[in-house]
Amino acid sequence: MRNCVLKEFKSYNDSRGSLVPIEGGKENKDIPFDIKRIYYIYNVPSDLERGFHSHLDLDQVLIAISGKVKIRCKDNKSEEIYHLDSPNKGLYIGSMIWREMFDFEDNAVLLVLASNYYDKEDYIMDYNNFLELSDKYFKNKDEINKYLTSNNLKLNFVDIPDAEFLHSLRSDKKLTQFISQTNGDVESQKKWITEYKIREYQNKELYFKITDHDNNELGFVRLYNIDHLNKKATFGSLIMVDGKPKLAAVEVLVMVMNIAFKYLKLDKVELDVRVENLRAKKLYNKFGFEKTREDELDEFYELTSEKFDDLYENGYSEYVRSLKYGK
Ligand code: T46
Repeated sequence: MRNCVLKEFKSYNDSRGSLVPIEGGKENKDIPFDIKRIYYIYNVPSDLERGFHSHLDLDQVLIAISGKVKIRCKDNKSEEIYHLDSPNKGLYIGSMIWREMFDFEDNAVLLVLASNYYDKEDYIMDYNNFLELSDKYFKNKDEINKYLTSNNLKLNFVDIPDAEFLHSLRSDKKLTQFISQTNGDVESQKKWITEYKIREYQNKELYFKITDHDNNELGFVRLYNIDHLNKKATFGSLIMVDGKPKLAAVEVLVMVMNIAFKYLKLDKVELDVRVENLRAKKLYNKFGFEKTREDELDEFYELTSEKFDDLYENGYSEYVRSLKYGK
Protein backbone atom coordinates (compact mmCIF):
# COMPACT_ATOMS: atom_id res chain seq x y z
CA MET A 1 0.00 0.00 0.00
CA ARG A 2 1.21 3.50 -0.82
CA ASN A 3 3.18 5.35 1.89
CA CYS A 4 3.48 2.13 3.95
CA VAL A 5 6.38 -0.33 3.82
CA LEU A 6 7.00 -3.35 6.04
CA LYS A 7 10.72 -3.91 6.36
CA GLU A 8 13.05 -6.25 8.17
CA PHE A 9 16.04 -5.18 10.22
CA LYS A 10 19.14 -7.32 10.41
CA SER A 11 19.20 -9.35 13.60
CA TYR A 12 22.47 -10.66 15.07
CA ASN A 13 21.65 -13.95 16.71
CA ASP A 14 24.01 -16.20 18.68
CA SER A 15 23.89 -18.40 21.74
CA ARG A 16 23.65 -15.28 23.96
CA GLY A 17 20.45 -14.09 22.29
CA SER A 18 19.63 -11.54 19.57
CA LEU A 19 20.57 -7.96 18.87
CA VAL A 20 18.93 -5.64 16.32
CA PRO A 21 20.82 -2.37 15.72
CA ILE A 22 18.92 0.55 14.21
CA GLU A 23 20.68 3.53 12.69
CA GLY A 24 18.85 6.50 11.29
CA GLY A 25 19.47 9.62 9.34
CA LYS A 26 20.17 8.88 5.75
CA GLU A 27 19.78 6.74 2.67
CA ASN A 28 20.72 3.10 3.13
CA LYS A 29 20.47 3.36 6.90
CA ASP A 30 17.79 1.37 8.71
CA ILE A 31 15.61 4.44 9.21
CA PRO A 32 15.57 6.87 6.26
CA PHE A 33 15.02 10.03 8.32
CA ASP A 34 16.48 11.85 11.31
CA ILE A 35 14.85 10.39 14.39
CA LYS A 36 13.69 13.38 16.43
CA ARG A 37 11.44 11.50 18.87
CA ILE A 38 10.75 8.05 20.18
CA TYR A 39 7.81 6.83 22.22
CA TYR A 40 6.38 3.47 23.15
CA ILE A 41 2.94 2.14 23.84
CA TYR A 42 2.31 -0.79 26.22
CA ASN A 43 -0.19 -2.13 28.76
CA VAL A 44 -2.90 -1.92 26.11
CA PRO A 45 -5.91 -4.17 26.86
CA SER A 46 -6.22 -6.79 24.10
CA ASP A 47 -9.77 -5.74 23.19
CA LEU A 48 -8.79 -2.09 22.80
CA GLU A 49 -7.89 -0.21 19.60
CA ARG A 50 -5.78 2.98 19.44
CA GLY A 51 -4.75 5.50 16.85
CA PHE A 52 -7.67 6.50 14.60
CA HIS A 53 -5.90 9.44 13.06
CA SER A 54 -3.51 10.42 10.29
CA HIS A 55 -0.59 12.83 10.12
CA LEU A 56 -0.24 15.69 7.67
CA ASP A 57 3.52 15.49 7.43
CA LEU A 58 5.27 12.88 9.54
CA ASP A 59 7.35 9.77 8.90
CA GLN A 60 7.29 7.02 11.50
CA VAL A 61 8.57 3.48 11.90
CA LEU A 62 6.62 1.20 14.26
CA ILE A 63 8.30 -1.83 15.85
CA ALA A 64 6.74 -4.37 18.21
CA ILE A 65 9.85 -4.88 20.32
CA SER A 66 7.90 -7.29 22.53
CA GLY A 67 4.75 -9.28 21.77
CA LYS A 68 2.53 -8.81 18.74
CA VAL A 69 0.37 -5.96 17.44
CA LYS A 70 -1.64 -5.44 14.26
CA ILE A 71 -1.79 -2.15 12.40
CA ARG A 72 -4.61 -1.26 10.02
CA CYS A 73 -3.50 1.39 7.51
CA LYS A 74 -5.83 3.24 5.17
CA ASP A 75 -5.30 5.70 2.36
CA ASN A 76 -8.13 7.39 0.46
CA LYS A 77 -9.03 4.20 -1.42
CA SER A 78 -7.73 1.06 0.23
CA GLU A 79 -6.68 -0.51 3.49
CA GLU A 80 -4.16 -3.11 4.57
CA ILE A 81 -3.43 -4.88 7.86
CA TYR A 82 0.22 -5.29 8.82
CA HIS A 83 1.30 -7.85 11.42
CA LEU A 84 4.07 -6.70 13.70
CA ASP A 85 5.04 -10.06 15.16
CA SER A 86 8.79 -9.86 15.55
CA PRO A 87 11.23 -7.31 17.01
CA ASN A 88 13.15 -7.20 13.73
CA LYS A 89 10.16 -5.99 11.70
CA GLY A 90 9.46 -2.30 11.22
CA LEU A 91 6.45 -0.70 9.59
CA TYR A 92 7.21 2.59 7.86
CA ILE A 93 4.14 4.84 7.74
CA GLY A 94 4.40 8.10 5.84
CA SER A 95 2.10 11.10 5.71
CA MET A 96 -1.63 10.95 4.98
CA ILE A 97 -2.19 7.40 6.16
CA TRP A 98 -4.96 6.63 8.65
CA ARG A 99 -3.72 4.15 11.28
CA GLU A 100 -5.47 1.94 13.82
CA MET A 101 -3.52 -0.32 16.20
CA PHE A 102 -5.29 -3.38 17.57
CA ASP A 103 -4.95 -6.96 18.87
CA PHE A 104 -2.18 -5.99 21.30
CA GLU A 105 -0.82 -9.08 23.03
CA ASP A 106 -0.55 -8.80 26.82
CA ASN A 107 3.20 -8.33 26.76
CA ALA A 108 3.23 -6.11 23.64
CA VAL A 109 5.42 -3.02 23.56
CA LEU A 110 5.07 -0.90 20.41
CA LEU A 111 8.11 1.31 19.86
CA VAL A 112 7.69 4.26 17.47
CA LEU A 113 10.52 6.24 15.85
CA ALA A 114 9.32 9.57 14.48
CA SER A 115 10.78 12.16 12.11
CA ASN A 116 9.48 15.12 14.09
CA TYR A 117 8.62 16.37 17.55
CA TYR A 118 5.12 16.02 18.92
CA ASP A 119 2.81 18.52 17.26
CA LYS A 120 -0.90 18.39 17.94
CA GLU A 121 -1.55 20.45 14.80
CA ASP A 122 -0.12 17.70 12.60
CA TYR A 123 -2.93 15.25 13.53
CA ILE A 124 -6.04 14.71 11.41
CA MET A 125 -8.56 13.20 13.82
CA ASP A 126 -11.75 13.36 11.75
CA TYR A 127 -12.09 10.51 9.24
CA ASN A 128 -14.12 12.48 6.68
CA ASN A 129 -11.63 15.32 6.83
CA PHE A 130 -8.87 12.74 6.33
CA LEU A 131 -10.61 11.32 3.25
CA GLU A 132 -10.91 14.76 1.73
CA LEU A 133 -7.29 15.74 2.43
CA SER A 134 -5.79 12.40 1.42
CA ASP A 135 -7.77 12.49 -1.81
CA LYS A 136 -6.10 15.80 -2.64
CA TYR A 137 -2.67 14.57 -1.53
CA PHE A 138 -2.76 11.36 -3.61
CA LYS A 139 -4.30 13.16 -6.60
CA ASN A 140 -1.31 15.49 -6.57
CA LYS A 141 1.01 12.49 -6.44
CA ASP A 142 -0.90 10.83 -9.29
CA GLU A 143 -0.17 13.84 -11.50
CA ILE A 144 3.03 12.00 -12.37
CA ASN A 145 1.04 9.36 -14.29
CA LYS A 146 0.62 11.59 -17.30
CA TYR A 147 4.40 11.68 -17.74
CA LEU A 148 4.86 7.91 -17.57
CA THR A 149 3.76 7.05 -21.10
CA SER A 150 5.16 8.22 -24.39
CA ASN A 151 5.07 7.15 -28.02
CA ASN A 152 6.73 3.79 -27.67
CA LEU A 153 7.60 3.40 -24.00
CA LYS A 154 6.22 3.28 -20.48
CA LEU A 155 7.89 3.99 -17.13
CA ASN A 156 6.70 1.76 -14.27
CA PHE A 157 7.60 2.35 -10.62
CA VAL A 158 10.06 -0.37 -9.60
CA ASP A 159 8.61 -2.90 -7.16
CA ILE A 160 9.65 -6.19 -5.52
CA PRO A 161 8.65 -8.47 -8.47
CA ASP A 162 11.19 -6.55 -10.62
CA ALA A 163 14.10 -7.78 -8.47
CA GLU A 164 14.93 -10.69 -10.74
CA PHE A 165 15.03 -8.63 -13.96
CA LEU A 166 16.96 -5.86 -12.20
CA HIS A 167 19.43 -8.38 -10.86
CA SER A 168 19.87 -10.01 -14.27
CA LEU A 169 20.71 -6.67 -15.92
CA ARG A 170 22.91 -5.40 -13.11
CA SER A 171 24.99 -8.55 -13.01
CA ASP A 172 25.53 -8.51 -16.79
CA LYS A 173 29.20 -7.67 -17.41
CA LYS A 174 28.65 -6.03 -20.79
CA LEU A 175 25.69 -3.89 -19.75
CA THR A 176 27.38 -2.70 -16.56
CA GLN A 177 30.66 -1.82 -18.26
CA PHE A 178 30.27 1.82 -17.22
CA ILE A 179 28.13 1.53 -14.09
CA SER A 180 28.57 -0.38 -10.85
CA GLN A 181 27.81 -4.07 -11.07
CA THR A 182 25.83 -5.67 -8.25
CA ASN A 183 27.55 -8.24 -6.03
CA GLY A 184 24.44 -9.39 -4.24
CA ASP A 185 21.75 -11.91 -5.13
CA VAL A 186 18.07 -11.51 -6.03
CA GLU A 187 17.15 -11.46 -2.31
CA SER A 188 19.43 -8.49 -1.66
CA GLN A 189 17.87 -6.70 -4.66
CA LYS A 190 14.46 -7.29 -3.06
CA LYS A 191 15.72 -5.77 0.18
CA TRP A 192 17.16 -2.82 -1.73
CA ILE A 193 13.84 -2.26 -3.50
CA THR A 194 11.99 -2.35 -0.14
CA GLU A 195 14.25 0.47 1.12
CA TYR A 196 13.82 2.31 -2.18
CA LYS A 197 10.01 2.26 -1.86
CA ILE A 198 10.30 4.37 1.29
CA ARG A 199 12.44 6.93 -0.57
CA GLU A 200 9.85 6.87 -3.38
CA TYR A 201 7.05 7.62 -0.91
CA GLN A 202 9.16 10.37 0.65
CA ASN A 203 9.56 11.88 -2.85
CA LYS A 204 13.34 11.56 -2.61
CA GLU A 205 13.91 9.11 -5.43
CA LEU A 206 12.08 7.70 -8.47
CA TYR A 207 13.19 4.41 -9.95
CA PHE A 208 11.46 3.09 -13.07
CA LYS A 209 11.34 -0.09 -15.06
CA ILE A 210 11.22 0.78 -18.76
CA THR A 211 8.81 -1.26 -20.89
CA ASP A 212 7.23 -0.92 -24.31
CA HIS A 213 3.47 -0.80 -24.74
CA ASP A 214 3.32 -4.60 -24.95
CA ASN A 215 4.97 -4.72 -21.50
CA ASN A 216 8.23 -6.11 -22.85
CA GLU A 217 10.85 -5.30 -20.23
CA LEU A 218 13.58 -3.06 -21.63
CA GLY A 219 15.54 -1.70 -18.69
CA PHE A 220 15.69 0.70 -15.76
CA VAL A 221 16.31 4.38 -15.08
CA ARG A 222 16.53 6.44 -11.90
CA LEU A 223 16.14 10.00 -10.68
CA TYR A 224 17.74 10.23 -7.25
CA ASN A 225 19.09 12.67 -4.65
CA ILE A 226 15.90 14.64 -5.30
CA ASP A 227 16.51 17.84 -3.38
CA HIS A 228 13.30 19.86 -3.21
CA LEU A 229 14.99 22.71 -1.33
CA ASN A 230 17.69 23.34 -3.92
CA LYS A 231 15.40 22.11 -6.73
CA LYS A 232 17.79 19.61 -8.22
CA ALA A 233 18.24 15.86 -8.72
CA THR A 234 20.61 13.36 -10.28
CA PHE A 235 19.77 11.30 -13.37
CA GLY A 236 21.36 7.89 -13.63
CA SER A 237 21.41 4.10 -13.39
CA LEU A 238 20.18 3.91 -17.00
CA ILE A 239 20.54 0.32 -18.12
CA MET A 240 18.79 -1.25 -21.09
CA VAL A 241 18.74 -4.69 -22.65
CA ASP A 242 20.85 -5.49 -25.67
CA GLY A 243 18.79 -5.05 -28.79
CA LYS A 244 16.67 -2.28 -27.28
CA PRO A 245 14.75 -0.21 -29.83
CA LYS A 246 16.83 2.43 -31.54
CA LEU A 247 16.53 5.85 -29.90
CA ALA A 248 14.82 4.37 -26.82
CA ALA A 249 17.41 6.11 -24.61
CA VAL A 250 16.42 9.52 -26.06
CA GLU A 251 12.76 8.81 -25.43
CA VAL A 252 13.55 7.76 -21.83
CA LEU A 253 15.58 10.94 -21.32
CA VAL A 254 12.69 13.11 -22.53
CA MET A 255 10.26 11.34 -20.22
CA VAL A 256 12.49 11.58 -17.15
CA MET A 257 13.33 15.25 -17.83
CA ASN A 258 9.62 16.01 -18.14
CA ILE A 259 9.12 14.38 -14.75
CA ALA A 260 12.01 16.39 -13.27
CA PHE A 261 11.07 19.75 -14.69
CA LYS A 262 7.30 19.62 -15.21
CA TYR A 263 6.12 17.33 -12.41
CA LEU A 264 8.77 17.86 -9.71
CA LYS A 265 9.37 21.45 -10.89
CA LEU A 266 13.13 21.19 -10.39
CA ASP A 267 15.56 23.78 -11.77
CA LYS A 268 18.40 21.44 -12.62
CA VAL A 269 19.26 17.80 -13.31
CA GLU A 270 22.82 16.57 -12.92
CA LEU A 271 24.51 13.38 -14.07
CA ASP A 272 27.93 11.85 -14.16
CA VAL A 273 29.31 9.61 -16.84
CA ARG A 274 32.51 7.59 -17.10
CA VAL A 275 35.16 9.40 -19.17
CA GLU A 276 35.47 6.42 -21.54
CA ASN A 277 31.70 6.05 -22.11
CA LEU A 278 31.77 7.86 -25.45
CA ARG A 279 28.28 6.83 -26.62
CA ALA A 280 26.59 8.11 -23.47
CA LYS A 281 28.59 11.37 -23.58
CA LYS A 282 27.50 11.91 -27.18
CA LEU A 283 23.86 11.27 -26.24
CA TYR A 284 23.92 13.67 -23.27
CA ASN A 285 25.71 16.35 -25.31
CA LYS A 286 23.20 16.03 -28.11
CA PHE A 287 20.40 16.20 -25.60
CA GLY A 288 21.64 19.58 -24.30
CA PHE A 289 23.49 18.60 -21.12
CA GLU A 290 26.50 20.83 -20.44
CA LYS A 291 29.73 19.63 -18.92
CA THR A 292 30.49 21.34 -15.62
CA ARG A 293 33.66 19.54 -14.53
CA GLU A 294 35.56 16.29 -14.73
CA ASP A 295 37.90 14.17 -12.70
CA GLU A 296 40.02 11.16 -13.60
CA LEU A 297 37.07 8.77 -13.65
CA ASP A 298 33.98 10.78 -14.54
CA GLU A 299 32.65 13.78 -16.38
CA PHE A 300 29.86 15.78 -14.73
CA TYR A 301 27.00 17.30 -16.69
CA GLU A 302 23.91 19.34 -15.96
CA LEU A 303 20.74 20.38 -17.75
CA THR A 304 18.68 23.34 -16.55
CA SER A 305 14.95 23.60 -16.84
CA GLU A 306 15.26 26.67 -19.15
CA LYS A 307 17.57 24.80 -21.48
CA PHE A 308 15.22 21.81 -21.55
CA ASP A 309 12.18 24.02 -22.21
CA ASP A 310 14.08 25.62 -25.03
CA LEU A 311 15.10 22.32 -26.57
CA TYR A 312 11.76 20.70 -25.94
CA GLU A 313 9.71 23.54 -27.42
CA ASN A 314 12.06 23.85 -30.37
CA GLY A 315 12.34 20.38 -31.64
CA TYR A 316 12.63 17.59 -29.13
CA SER A 317 8.91 17.13 -28.67
CA GLU A 318 8.45 16.91 -32.45
CA TYR A 319 11.51 14.73 -32.70
CA VAL A 320 10.23 12.30 -30.09
CA ARG A 321 6.68 12.34 -31.41
CA SER A 322 8.06 11.29 -34.76
CA LEU A 323 10.18 8.47 -33.40
CA LYS A 324 9.08 5.22 -34.94
CA TYR A 325 11.08 2.13 -34.21
CA GLY A 326 12.47 0.01 -36.96
CA LYS A 327 12.70 2.88 -39.45
C1 T46 B 1 0.71 7.49 16.02
C2 T46 B 1 0.42 6.20 16.70
C3 T46 B 1 1.17 5.06 16.12
C4 T46 B 1 2.54 13.33 23.66
O1 T46 B 1 2.41 14.20 24.53
N1 T46 B 1 3.69 13.22 22.95
C5 T46 B 1 3.86 12.28 21.98
O2 T46 B 1 4.93 12.26 21.35
C6 T46 B 1 2.78 11.39 21.71
C7 T46 B 1 2.92 10.35 20.62
C8 T46 B 1 1.64 11.50 22.45
N2 T46 B 1 1.53 12.45 23.43
C9 T46 B 1 0.30 12.48 24.24
C10 T46 B 1 -0.92 12.94 23.49
C11 T46 B 1 -2.04 12.19 24.14
O3 T46 B 1 -2.55 12.93 25.23
O4 T46 B 1 0.01 11.16 24.67
C12 T46 B 1 -1.39 10.93 24.70
C13 T46 B 1 -1.75 9.68 23.91
O5 T46 B 1 -1.50 9.89 22.50
P1 T46 B 1 -2.47 9.36 21.34
O6 T46 B 1 -3.85 9.34 21.84
O7 T46 B 1 -2.21 10.19 20.12
O8 T46 B 1 -1.92 7.86 21.13
P2 T46 B 1 -2.24 6.86 19.96
O9 T46 B 1 -1.77 5.55 20.42
O10 T46 B 1 -3.64 6.96 19.50
O11 T46 B 1 -1.30 7.36 18.72
C14 T46 B 1 0.11 7.35 18.82
C15 T46 B 1 0.69 8.63 18.23
O12 T46 B 1 0.09 9.77 18.85
C16 T46 B 1 0.47 8.75 16.74
O13 T46 B 1 1.29 9.78 16.23
O14 T46 B 1 0.98 7.50 14.81
O15 T46 B 1 0.65 6.25 18.12
